Amino acid sequence: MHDSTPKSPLEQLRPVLNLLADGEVHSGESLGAALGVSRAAVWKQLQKLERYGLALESVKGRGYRLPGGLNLLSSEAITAGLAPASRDLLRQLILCDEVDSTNAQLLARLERGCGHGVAMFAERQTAGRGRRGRNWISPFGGGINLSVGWQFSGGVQLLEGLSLAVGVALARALAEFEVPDVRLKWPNDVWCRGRKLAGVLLELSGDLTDRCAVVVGIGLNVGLRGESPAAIDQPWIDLHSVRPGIDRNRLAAAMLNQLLPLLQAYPERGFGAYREAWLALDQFAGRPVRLQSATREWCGTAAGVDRSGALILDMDGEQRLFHGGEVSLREVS
Ligand code: BT5
Repeated sequence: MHDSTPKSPLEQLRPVLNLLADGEVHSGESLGAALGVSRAAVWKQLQKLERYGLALESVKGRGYRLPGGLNLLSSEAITAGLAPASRDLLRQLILCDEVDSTNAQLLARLERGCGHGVAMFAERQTAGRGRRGRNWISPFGGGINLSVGWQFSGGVQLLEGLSLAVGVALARALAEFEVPDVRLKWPNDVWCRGRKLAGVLLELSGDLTDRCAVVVGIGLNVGLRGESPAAIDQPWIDLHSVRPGIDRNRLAAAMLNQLLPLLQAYPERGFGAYREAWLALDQFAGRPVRLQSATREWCGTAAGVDRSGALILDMDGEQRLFHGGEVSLREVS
Protein backbone atom coordinates (compact mmCIF):
# COMPACT_ATOMS: atom_id res chain seq x y z
CA MET A 1 0.00 0.00 0.00
CA HIS A 2 1.12 3.58 -0.50
CA ASP A 3 1.51 5.40 2.78
CA SER A 4 -0.11 8.81 3.10
CA THR A 5 2.53 10.55 5.27
CA PRO A 6 5.60 11.28 3.18
CA LYS A 7 4.36 13.50 0.33
CA SER A 8 6.78 15.12 -2.02
CA PRO A 9 6.82 17.15 -5.25
CA LEU A 10 8.06 13.98 -6.90
CA GLU A 11 4.77 12.27 -6.17
CA GLN A 12 2.98 14.78 -8.36
CA LEU A 13 5.11 13.46 -11.21
CA ARG A 14 4.10 9.86 -10.59
CA PRO A 15 1.45 9.70 -13.35
CA VAL A 16 3.87 10.89 -16.04
CA LEU A 17 6.57 8.58 -14.69
CA ASN A 18 4.22 5.63 -14.86
CA LEU A 19 3.66 6.40 -18.55
CA LEU A 20 7.33 6.86 -19.36
CA ALA A 21 8.44 3.81 -17.37
CA ASP A 22 8.07 1.59 -20.45
CA GLY A 23 11.04 3.32 -22.12
CA GLU A 24 8.99 3.82 -25.32
CA VAL A 25 8.54 7.09 -27.24
CA HIS A 26 5.47 9.11 -26.17
CA SER A 27 4.31 12.20 -27.99
CA GLY A 28 3.59 15.32 -25.95
CA GLU A 29 0.04 15.09 -27.21
CA SER A 30 -0.53 11.52 -26.09
CA LEU A 31 1.01 12.24 -22.70
CA GLY A 32 -1.21 15.29 -22.33
CA ALA A 33 -4.28 13.27 -23.27
CA ALA A 34 -3.43 10.45 -20.88
CA LEU A 35 -2.75 12.87 -18.03
CA GLY A 36 -5.62 15.21 -18.82
CA VAL A 37 -3.37 18.29 -19.07
CA SER A 38 -2.14 20.62 -21.82
CA ARG A 39 1.02 19.99 -23.82
CA ALA A 40 2.62 22.97 -22.09
CA ALA A 41 1.88 21.39 -18.72
CA VAL A 42 3.39 18.12 -19.94
CA TRP A 43 6.54 19.97 -20.97
CA LYS A 44 6.85 21.50 -17.51
CA GLN A 45 6.55 18.10 -15.87
CA LEU A 46 9.14 16.59 -18.18
CA GLN A 47 11.58 19.36 -17.31
CA LYS A 48 11.09 18.66 -13.62
CA LEU A 49 12.05 15.00 -14.11
CA GLU A 50 15.56 16.04 -15.05
CA ARG A 51 16.05 17.31 -11.53
CA TYR A 52 15.72 13.76 -10.30
CA GLY A 53 18.42 12.42 -12.60
CA LEU A 54 15.83 11.13 -15.07
CA ALA A 55 17.22 12.48 -18.32
CA LEU A 56 14.70 12.33 -21.15
CA GLU A 57 15.59 11.85 -24.77
CA SER A 58 13.69 13.90 -27.28
CA VAL A 59 12.99 11.96 -30.47
CA LYS A 60 12.56 14.39 -33.33
CA GLY A 61 9.00 14.67 -34.56
CA ARG A 62 7.82 11.80 -32.35
CA GLY A 63 8.08 12.78 -28.70
CA TYR A 64 10.08 11.79 -25.64
CA ARG A 65 11.42 8.66 -24.10
CA LEU A 66 13.17 7.70 -20.92
CA PRO A 67 16.09 5.62 -22.17
CA GLY A 68 16.12 2.23 -20.50
CA GLY A 69 12.70 2.83 -18.96
CA LEU A 70 12.08 2.46 -15.25
CA ASN A 71 11.44 -0.70 -13.28
CA LEU A 72 9.31 0.91 -10.57
CA LEU A 73 8.58 -0.79 -7.28
CA SER A 74 5.06 -2.06 -6.79
CA SER A 75 3.56 -3.45 -3.60
CA GLU A 76 1.52 -6.00 -5.56
CA ALA A 77 4.60 -7.33 -7.32
CA ILE A 78 6.67 -7.44 -4.12
CA THR A 79 3.89 -9.16 -2.21
CA ALA A 80 3.48 -11.70 -5.01
CA GLY A 81 7.14 -12.67 -4.59
CA LEU A 82 6.93 -13.23 -0.84
CA ALA A 83 7.20 -16.72 0.61
CA PRO A 84 4.30 -17.71 2.93
CA ALA A 85 6.53 -17.41 6.02
CA SER A 86 7.50 -13.84 5.06
CA ARG A 87 3.87 -12.88 4.44
CA ASP A 88 3.07 -13.99 7.98
CA LEU A 89 5.95 -11.97 9.43
CA LEU A 90 5.37 -8.80 7.41
CA ARG A 91 2.86 -6.54 9.14
CA GLN A 92 2.99 -3.64 6.70
CA LEU A 93 4.66 -2.85 3.41
CA ILE A 94 5.18 0.83 2.68
CA LEU A 95 6.43 2.18 -0.65
CA CYS A 96 7.40 5.84 -0.94
CA ASP A 97 8.56 7.78 -3.95
CA GLU A 98 10.71 10.02 -1.81
CA VAL A 99 11.63 10.29 1.87
CA ASP A 100 14.50 11.76 3.84
CA SER A 101 15.69 8.37 5.05
CA THR A 102 13.76 5.13 5.36
CA ASN A 103 15.74 4.41 8.54
CA ALA A 104 14.72 7.76 10.05
CA GLN A 105 11.09 7.09 9.14
CA LEU A 106 11.08 3.65 10.70
CA LEU A 107 12.89 4.74 13.85
CA ALA A 108 10.19 7.36 14.37
CA ARG A 109 7.51 4.70 13.92
CA LEU A 110 9.23 2.36 16.38
CA GLU A 111 9.38 5.17 18.90
CA ARG A 112 5.61 5.52 18.52
CA GLY A 113 5.36 1.76 19.07
CA CYS A 114 4.18 0.89 15.56
CA GLY A 115 7.19 -0.15 13.49
CA HIS A 116 7.45 -3.85 14.23
CA GLY A 117 7.34 -6.00 11.10
CA VAL A 118 7.12 -2.92 8.88
CA ALA A 119 9.17 -2.80 5.68
CA MET A 120 9.60 0.53 3.95
CA PHE A 121 11.06 1.01 0.49
CA ALA A 122 11.81 4.40 -1.06
CA GLU A 123 12.51 5.12 -4.71
CA ARG A 124 14.64 8.07 -3.64
CA GLN A 125 16.11 9.35 -0.37
CA THR A 126 17.01 12.96 0.15
CA ALA A 127 19.02 12.25 3.31
CA GLY A 128 19.92 8.57 3.04
CA ARG A 129 22.38 7.82 5.78
CA GLY A 130 25.32 5.56 6.44
CA ARG A 131 27.25 5.07 9.64
CA ARG A 132 28.68 7.92 11.71
CA GLY A 133 27.01 10.73 9.78
CA ARG A 134 28.03 9.51 6.34
CA ASN A 135 25.66 9.72 3.36
CA TRP A 136 24.03 7.04 1.30
CA ILE A 137 23.45 8.26 -2.25
CA SER A 138 20.08 7.03 -3.46
CA PRO A 139 18.89 8.55 -6.74
CA PHE A 140 15.34 7.87 -7.93
CA GLY A 141 14.72 4.25 -8.95
CA GLY A 142 18.45 3.48 -8.85
CA GLY A 143 18.48 0.85 -6.20
CA ILE A 144 16.74 -0.78 -3.29
CA ASN A 145 16.48 1.46 -0.27
CA LEU A 146 14.88 -0.67 2.39
CA SER A 147 14.35 -0.46 6.13
CA VAL A 148 12.72 -3.12 8.28
CA GLY A 149 11.67 -2.49 11.88
CA TRP A 150 11.84 -5.26 14.45
CA GLN A 151 11.07 -5.32 18.16
CA PHE A 152 12.45 -7.89 20.53
CA SER A 153 13.03 -8.42 24.22
CA GLY A 154 16.15 -9.59 26.03
CA GLY A 155 18.51 -6.71 25.43
CA VAL A 156 20.67 -5.54 22.63
CA GLN A 157 23.44 -8.11 23.20
CA LEU A 158 21.19 -10.63 21.46
CA LEU A 159 21.79 -8.71 18.25
CA GLU A 160 25.56 -9.12 18.29
CA GLY A 161 26.82 -9.73 14.75
CA LEU A 162 23.45 -8.86 13.19
CA SER A 163 24.87 -6.50 10.55
CA LEU A 164 27.16 -9.31 9.36
CA ALA A 165 24.28 -11.79 9.29
CA VAL A 166 22.27 -9.30 7.22
CA GLY A 167 25.20 -9.24 4.78
CA VAL A 168 24.92 -13.03 4.47
CA ALA A 169 21.17 -12.69 3.89
CA LEU A 170 21.81 -10.17 1.11
CA ALA A 171 24.42 -12.40 -0.49
CA ARG A 172 21.88 -15.24 -0.44
CA ALA A 173 19.22 -13.06 -2.06
CA LEU A 174 21.71 -12.00 -4.74
CA ALA A 175 22.69 -15.62 -5.35
CA GLU A 176 19.07 -16.32 -6.38
CA PHE A 177 19.72 -14.01 -9.33
CA GLU A 178 23.15 -15.48 -10.01
CA VAL A 179 24.96 -12.24 -9.31
CA PRO A 180 28.65 -13.12 -9.67
CA ASP A 181 31.58 -12.26 -7.39
CA VAL A 182 29.61 -11.15 -4.33
CA ARG A 183 31.75 -10.75 -1.20
CA LEU A 184 31.33 -9.28 2.26
CA LYS A 185 33.44 -6.60 3.83
CA TRP A 186 33.45 -6.34 7.60
CA PRO A 187 31.35 -5.06 9.23
CA ASN A 188 28.50 -3.96 6.99
CA ASP A 189 29.25 -3.90 3.25
CA VAL A 190 28.41 -6.10 0.33
CA TRP A 191 31.06 -5.87 -2.35
CA CYS A 192 31.20 -7.08 -5.90
CA ARG A 193 34.37 -7.15 -7.99
CA GLY A 194 36.22 -5.12 -5.37
CA ARG A 195 33.64 -2.33 -5.21
CA LYS A 196 30.81 -1.45 -2.87
CA LEU A 197 27.44 -2.77 -4.04
CA ALA A 198 25.42 -2.41 -0.84
CA GLY A 199 25.64 -1.16 2.72
CA VAL A 200 23.82 -2.05 5.91
CA LEU A 201 22.98 0.39 8.68
CA LEU A 202 21.49 -0.87 11.95
CA GLU A 203 19.90 1.65 14.30
CA LEU A 204 18.53 0.86 17.74
CA SER A 205 15.81 2.32 19.89
CA GLY A 206 14.17 1.60 23.23
CA ASP A 207 15.62 0.11 26.41
CA LEU A 208 18.88 -1.48 25.30
CA THR A 209 18.87 -3.82 28.32
CA ASP A 210 15.38 -5.17 27.76
CA ARG A 211 12.63 -4.37 25.24
CA CYS A 212 14.22 -2.68 22.29
CA ALA A 213 13.90 -2.38 18.58
CA VAL A 214 16.21 -2.36 15.63
CA VAL A 215 15.88 -0.80 12.21
CA VAL A 216 17.75 -2.77 9.59
CA GLY A 217 18.54 -0.38 6.75
CA ILE A 218 19.87 -1.62 3.45
CA GLY A 219 20.96 0.37 0.41
CA LEU A 220 21.74 -1.71 -2.68
CA ASN A 221 22.66 -0.29 -6.08
CA VAL A 222 20.68 -1.70 -8.99
CA GLY A 223 21.26 0.85 -11.76
CA LEU A 224 22.50 4.28 -10.70
CA ARG A 225 21.98 7.06 -13.22
CA GLY A 226 22.13 10.82 -13.33
CA GLU A 227 24.81 12.91 -11.74
CA SER A 228 24.43 12.01 -8.08
CA PRO A 229 26.61 8.85 -8.18
CA ALA A 230 29.57 11.15 -8.88
CA ALA A 231 29.27 12.17 -5.23
CA ILE A 232 30.11 8.66 -4.00
CA ASP A 233 33.61 8.96 -2.61
CA GLN A 234 34.71 5.35 -2.92
CA PRO A 235 34.64 2.73 -5.69
CA TRP A 236 31.06 1.54 -6.19
CA ILE A 237 29.23 -0.80 -8.49
CA ASP A 238 25.62 -1.55 -9.43
CA LEU A 239 23.88 -4.76 -10.45
CA HIS A 240 23.21 -3.35 -13.87
CA SER A 241 26.90 -3.57 -14.73
CA VAL A 242 27.34 -7.17 -13.57
CA ARG A 243 23.95 -8.81 -14.09
CA PRO A 244 21.59 -6.55 -16.05
CA GLY A 245 17.86 -7.13 -16.18
CA ILE A 246 17.18 -8.15 -12.58
CA ASP A 247 13.62 -7.20 -11.71
CA ARG A 248 13.67 -4.86 -8.71
CA ASN A 249 10.39 -6.17 -7.36
CA ARG A 250 11.59 -9.76 -7.42
CA LEU A 251 14.84 -8.70 -5.81
CA ALA A 252 12.99 -6.72 -3.13
CA ALA A 253 10.85 -9.78 -2.35
CA ALA A 254 13.91 -12.04 -2.25
CA MET A 255 15.55 -9.66 0.23
CA LEU A 256 12.48 -9.71 2.49
CA ASN A 257 12.31 -13.50 2.20
CA GLN A 258 15.80 -13.66 3.65
CA LEU A 259 15.52 -10.83 6.15
CA LEU A 260 12.21 -11.41 7.89
CA PRO A 261 12.91 -15.02 8.98
CA LEU A 262 16.42 -13.96 9.97
CA LEU A 263 15.08 -11.22 12.25
CA GLN A 264 12.51 -13.48 13.80
CA ALA A 265 15.01 -16.20 14.68
CA TYR A 266 18.07 -14.05 15.39
CA PRO A 267 17.67 -13.61 19.17
CA GLU A 268 17.74 -17.41 19.47
CA ARG A 269 20.11 -18.38 16.69
CA GLY A 270 22.60 -15.54 16.92
CA PHE A 271 25.55 -14.93 14.64
CA GLY A 272 26.84 -18.48 15.19
CA ALA A 273 24.32 -19.68 12.60
CA TYR A 274 25.80 -17.32 9.96
CA ARG A 275 29.50 -17.31 10.79
CA GLU A 276 30.61 -20.06 8.43
CA ALA A 277 28.68 -18.49 5.56
CA TRP A 278 30.19 -15.08 6.36
CA LEU A 279 33.74 -16.46 6.44
CA ALA A 280 33.19 -18.14 3.07
CA LEU A 281 32.38 -14.73 1.55
CA ASP A 282 35.03 -12.67 3.37
CA GLN A 283 36.55 -10.20 0.90
CA PHE A 284 39.67 -9.63 2.96
CA ALA A 285 40.48 -13.03 4.46
CA GLY A 286 44.25 -13.34 4.81
CA ARG A 287 44.85 -9.90 3.28
CA PRO A 288 46.85 -7.04 4.78
CA VAL A 289 44.50 -4.39 6.15
CA ARG A 290 44.51 -1.20 8.15
CA LEU A 291 41.89 -0.48 10.81
CA GLN A 292 41.22 3.12 11.69
CA SER A 293 39.39 4.65 14.62
CA ALA A 294 38.95 8.36 15.15
CA THR A 295 42.30 8.53 16.91
CA ARG A 296 44.37 5.43 16.07
CA GLU A 297 45.18 2.87 13.47
CA TRP A 298 46.26 -0.76 13.49
CA CYS A 299 47.85 -2.73 10.67
CA GLY A 300 47.83 -6.49 10.31
CA THR A 301 46.29 -9.39 8.46
CA ALA A 302 42.52 -9.87 8.42
CA ALA A 303 41.86 -13.27 9.99
CA GLY A 304 38.09 -13.61 9.80
CA VAL A 305 35.55 -12.98 12.55
CA ASP A 306 34.84 -14.65 15.89
CA ARG A 307 31.52 -16.06 17.10
CA SER A 308 30.25 -12.61 18.02
CA GLY A 309 31.13 -11.09 14.63
CA ALA A 310 34.18 -9.21 15.93
CA LEU A 311 36.97 -8.86 13.38
CA ILE A 312 40.15 -10.76 14.16
CA LEU A 313 43.30 -8.84 13.25
CA ASP A 314 46.55 -10.73 13.27
CA MET A 315 49.41 -8.41 14.18
CA ASP A 316 52.63 -10.41 13.95
CA GLY A 317 51.08 -13.44 15.60
CA GLU A 318 49.16 -11.48 18.21
CA GLN A 319 45.43 -11.61 17.63
CA ARG A 320 43.28 -8.67 18.49
CA LEU A 321 39.49 -8.34 18.30
CA PHE A 322 37.61 -5.33 16.94
CA HIS A 323 33.91 -4.76 17.31
CA GLY A 324 31.79 -3.09 14.64
CA GLY A 325 31.07 0.60 14.84
CA GLU A 326 34.36 1.68 16.39
CA VAL A 327 36.67 1.25 13.37
CA SER A 328 36.79 1.29 9.58
CA LEU A 329 38.68 -1.24 7.53
CA ARG A 330 40.87 -0.42 4.53
CA GLU A 331 42.96 -2.67 2.38
CA VAL A 332 46.69 -1.98 2.40
CA SER A 333 47.74 -1.95 -1.23
C1 BT5 B 1 26.61 2.13 4.89
O1 BT5 B 1 27.23 3.05 5.67
O2 BT5 B 1 27.11 1.51 3.98
C2 BT5 B 1 25.14 1.93 5.24
C3 BT5 B 1 24.23 2.41 4.14
C4 BT5 B 1 22.79 2.13 4.45
C5 BT5 B 1 21.87 2.82 3.51
C6 BT5 B 1 20.43 2.41 3.74
S1 BT5 B 1 19.38 2.93 2.47
C7 BT5 B 1 17.99 2.51 3.37
C8 BT5 B 1 18.27 2.94 4.80
N1 BT5 B 1 17.91 4.32 5.02
C9 BT5 B 1 18.98 5.07 5.28
O3 BT5 B 1 18.94 6.30 5.48
N2 BT5 B 1 20.09 4.32 5.27
C10 BT5 B 1 19.79 2.94 5.02
P1 BT5 B 1 28.81 3.34 5.66
O4 BT5 B 1 29.55 2.07 5.89
O5 BT5 B 1 28.99 4.45 6.61
O6 BT5 B 1 29.11 3.77 4.18
C11 BT5 B 1 28.80 5.04 3.71
C12 BT5 B 1 29.77 5.30 2.58
O7 BT5 B 1 29.41 4.50 1.44
C13 BT5 B 1 29.74 6.73 2.06
O8 BT5 B 1 30.61 7.54 2.82
C14 BT5 B 1 30.24 6.56 0.62
O9 BT5 B 1 31.65 6.44 0.59
C15 BT5 B 1 29.67 5.21 0.23
N3 BT5 B 1 28.41 5.32 -0.52
C16 BT5 B 1 27.42 6.25 -0.42
N4 BT5 B 1 26.43 5.97 -1.27
C17 BT5 B 1 26.79 4.84 -1.94
C18 BT5 B 1 26.18 4.07 -2.95
N5 BT5 B 1 24.99 4.35 -3.44
N6 BT5 B 1 26.88 2.99 -3.39
C19 BT5 B 1 28.09 2.65 -2.91
N7 BT5 B 1 28.71 3.35 -1.94
C20 BT5 B 1 28.06 4.43 -1.45
